Amino acid sequence: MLSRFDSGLPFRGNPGVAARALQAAANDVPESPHDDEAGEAGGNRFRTIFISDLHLGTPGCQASALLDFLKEHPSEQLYLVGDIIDGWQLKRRWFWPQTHNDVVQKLLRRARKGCRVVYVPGNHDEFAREFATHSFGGIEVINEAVHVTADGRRLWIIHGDYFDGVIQCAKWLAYLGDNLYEFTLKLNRHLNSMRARLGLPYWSLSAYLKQKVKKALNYVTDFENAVAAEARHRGYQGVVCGHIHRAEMRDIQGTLYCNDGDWVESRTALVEHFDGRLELLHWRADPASPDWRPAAVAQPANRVAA
Ligand SMILES: [Mn+2]
Repeated sequence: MLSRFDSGLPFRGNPGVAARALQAAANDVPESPHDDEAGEAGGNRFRTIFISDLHLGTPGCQASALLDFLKEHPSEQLYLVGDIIDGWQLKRRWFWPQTHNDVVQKLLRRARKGCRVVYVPGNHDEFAREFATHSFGGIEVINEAVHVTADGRRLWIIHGDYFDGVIQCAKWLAYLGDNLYEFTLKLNRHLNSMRARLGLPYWSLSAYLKQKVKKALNYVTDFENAVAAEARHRGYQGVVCGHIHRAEMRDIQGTLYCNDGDWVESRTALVEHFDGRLELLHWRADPASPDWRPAAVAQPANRVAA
């Protein structure tokens, strides 16, 4: 399950792809309808917004929904918690539609307008780690950040991939894992057609999948525990990360673990209200869907007392 979002040829220190994506955004001077800032005058302002795992440059990125979310919710600070531009996928295949350009434009404009935008790169956009401690277009790039909430809590801001043993120790293994999984599925099809010819019953894949899911759940728990333990060890009251595409906010042995989710599947963001209260939001606004609700449609997904 891990391989679902971390598949891709590993590469390191190749800013070419990123440069191309950013260049495309920079060249896009004419404002698109998505850049309308009118909504930012509304009363949905947050002190801080944390988002990660946008995976711009992949077809899965829900850029339009994200643009709507950003438009409806201005903030004093915005943390980009990694995997913003998917360099792995862009290197494989160039995919850069207008809406993805609009997101980059939107982020740059936000920084220009006085929002403090902090970019903590992830593993899919590790090219940006080379620019750490620099800023581009007013966006600060830093490998790990510390955020102090309005009520004085110190939160450690990291993408989270350092805790991913498989990725960290051997990226090729993750890649191999993904291919092996697909190969297994293919093999299973052939195997079953063979079994059918031999008059044998179909061998269900469910047992295999169940085991796979169980492993994935163990992985999530291990990840959450490891991240929270390290944050505690470093003396922080909490941690905000992304990476595993699983939004969560809960107390783990006295340390607040927050995962802001992703904008590929769940469309989630972690927000801080002006009193320091943290909230996990699920963005449901979709103009194409029949249950479209205008403004303030971000629904609380989970609440933890500040
Ligand atoms: Mn990641």
